[in-house]
Amino acid sequence: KHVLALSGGVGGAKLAAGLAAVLPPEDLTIVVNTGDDFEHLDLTICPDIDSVTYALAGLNDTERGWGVKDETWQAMAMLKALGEADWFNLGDRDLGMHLARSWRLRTGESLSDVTARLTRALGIAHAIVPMSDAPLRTQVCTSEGWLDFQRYFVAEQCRPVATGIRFEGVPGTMPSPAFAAALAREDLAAIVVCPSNPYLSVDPILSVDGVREALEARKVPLVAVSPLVGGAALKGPLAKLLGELGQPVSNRAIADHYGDLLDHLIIDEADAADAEGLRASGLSVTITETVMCDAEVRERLARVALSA
Ligand code: FO1
Ligand code: CA
Repeated sequence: KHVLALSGGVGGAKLAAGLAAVLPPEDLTIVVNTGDDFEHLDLTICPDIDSVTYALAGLNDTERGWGVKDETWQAMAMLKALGEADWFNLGDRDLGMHLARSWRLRTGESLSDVTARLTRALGIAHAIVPMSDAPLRTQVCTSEGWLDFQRYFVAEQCRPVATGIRFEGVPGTMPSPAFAAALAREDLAAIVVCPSNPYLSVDPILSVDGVREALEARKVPLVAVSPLVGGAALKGPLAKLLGELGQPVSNRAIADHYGDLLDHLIIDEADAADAEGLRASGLSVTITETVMCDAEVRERLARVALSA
């Protein structure tokens, strides 16, 4: 019985860590969004792979939401003194990850192989897999034109009004080998969509060639954990984005967005009132605590998702 989890950063990484705590490595494949990836100072940075990696290794900074805990910022201070690229914060420990990844990629290893190498080195037994080994990068259309994701998210702090989202890459960009293998597994029992931003973190994964079709074709329940809590986004630009894209900030919008792919939606206790309407439209719904403030809640939510 195998479980395929689709994850973005922060919120997704927490549930991915919960799933890894309750499932043995051979029963779980965690596929991670790489639409946020970019080249910066000649380094390849993969924020969501790193968020999932740090969460599973117990190295994540829970307060900041991204990066490594007990981080120091000496390299960044020097960069700033030198007047270089001060808009994207790279911690000293985090920088070690980007150096190792970029170096290995430059020797010709695929992103899948590099990710397997680096996660194993950090003691992670579970498979953390990029959605693709080829770049497929999220861009947001704003009044300032199309912005690369990190420009929009970090440099502009999501301030510009978004009117569209696209994933830039070579048409026909394929799933990574381990993602394709997981999609085809005969013993695939469930697909869990982690509580990441549906537009910015999960859509890139669904946009990889053949993925949506493969998910539709599988007669396997797809369970999503809503990223909304109390009619708001816990973190990040989801609520603002929903408004700008003409959607209500509600679980109805999340359910409609996933459409026919979705079999089961897990919503927070604070949104219990949404359940009736969602169920009336034929969706199966579980109401539970979804704010993963500690390992206990994370693992409980993972078990709820698996039993759904
Ligand atoms: N997010 C920020 O808001 N500001 C930053 O300076 C920043 C640096 C950063 C460095 C490494 C990394 O792995 C992630 C980083 N993030 C930062 C988060 C990143 O922008 C992610 O794409 C978001 O968390 C969305 O998933
Ligand atoms: Ca289905």
